[in-house]
Amino acid sequence: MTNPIYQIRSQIKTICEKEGFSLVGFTEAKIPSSDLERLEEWIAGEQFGSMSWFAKDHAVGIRNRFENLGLIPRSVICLGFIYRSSQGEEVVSQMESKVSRYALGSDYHLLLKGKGNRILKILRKEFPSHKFRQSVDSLPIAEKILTRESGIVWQGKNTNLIHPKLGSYFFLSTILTDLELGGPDPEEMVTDHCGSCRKCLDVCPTGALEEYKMDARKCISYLTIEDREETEATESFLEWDRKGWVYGCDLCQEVCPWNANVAKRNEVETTEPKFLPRAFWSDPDFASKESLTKEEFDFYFKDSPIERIGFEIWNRNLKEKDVENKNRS
Ligand code: B12
Ligand code: SF4
Ligand code: SF4
Repeated sequence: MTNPIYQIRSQIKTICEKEGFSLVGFTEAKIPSSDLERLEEWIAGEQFGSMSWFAKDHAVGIRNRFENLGLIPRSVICLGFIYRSSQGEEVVSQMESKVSRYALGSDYHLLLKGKGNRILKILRKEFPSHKFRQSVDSLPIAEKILTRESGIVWQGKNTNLIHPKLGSYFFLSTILTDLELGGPDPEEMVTDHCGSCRKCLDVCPTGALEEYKMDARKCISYLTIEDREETEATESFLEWDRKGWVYGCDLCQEVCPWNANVAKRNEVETTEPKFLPRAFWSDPDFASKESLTKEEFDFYFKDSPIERIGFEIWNRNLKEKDVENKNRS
């Protein structure tokens, strides 16, 4: 007889796949103590830089304790949504001022929330005596650790989650529930496929990575997106060669053989048209602009992840990229 939990999981999987999630896994609502210790170390070393919410949530004990969420979760449904597209690959390969793939279209927080709300509506109808709550980076819980624990992906040496067939260009979202859904399916557990590869570690221009670990303060993604205290570039900002990246950085994913495999086959495509690159990225007029006015910034980046940094930081990233490259050549 089939385990009834597996029947429910299969039903949930179908509901989530219908909303376009290619990855669906299940895990207990629990963070392994080894991860809690590493998080503790990371925080003690202040490797979060100016993302002070990290330390604050941790210090007051709300991070990863699954408290005050309106439910006592037993299980987590871990979801992955592909944002890669061949159009995106082409656009990025032609960019002089490079923008990471995830930011070429609309903001994933908005889009995945919409998809999640439709899933929650069905789940609440199907399982009326249970509670469900979705997070897209929005709750103080470690979605990356939980998704790795579900066994549907592995965590690479570049610290991103990777799937052997789909690569790593996917977003995460989780649904917490008090419904008992069991842990990872032993038959589907993905093992670490990094082996002796070091491509991501060797390509990182700022030395932000050690095997499976990162110092966020050195990561170009942090420097161009999260480090927003100064609208003019500071010395620490200029310390690193950003290799042309003005918003985020994909270098340690581009070199990863598991993404290169996907690129070769060109089969893994986002199913969400709003994740495709907006048309202006290929417009020479846009590309030639050395800075944007507030009006231009709002026009191009409305509802895009880039909207969050504001036009002054965009201009800082753009301008100083050129200054830096000139100084180094
Ligand atoms: C803070 C944050 C950042 C920070 C810090 C990055 C980081 N590595 O954590 C910055 C701003 C630098 C960043 C950058 C990016 N981010 Co970000 N970020 C987050 C966020 C909000 C929290 C992540 C977190 O908790 N970090 C804390 C640190 C301590 O975690 P960690 O580095 O994984 O540390 C663990 C490992 O070191 C591990 N460990 C230590 N030793 C060993 C040994 C082994 C063998 C193993 C397995 C593990 C292990 O223990 C630690 C604790 O678990 C998540 C969203 C979320 N809700 O989780 C998105 C998230 C991780 N980011 C995401 C993305 C897309 C990016 C970028 C690709 C964006 C870009 N193109 O610029 C880059 C990637 C840079 C990189 N190489 O990681 C996606 C990743 C999706 C995926 N496939 O993995 C997420 C999940 C957002 C989402 N909802 O989809 N990000
Ligand atoms: S995203 Fe760029 S800077 Fe950050 S770790 Fe990867 S290669 Fe290094
Ligand atoms: S580049 Fe190599 S070491 Fe880095 S995450 Fe990919 S497979 Fe692992």
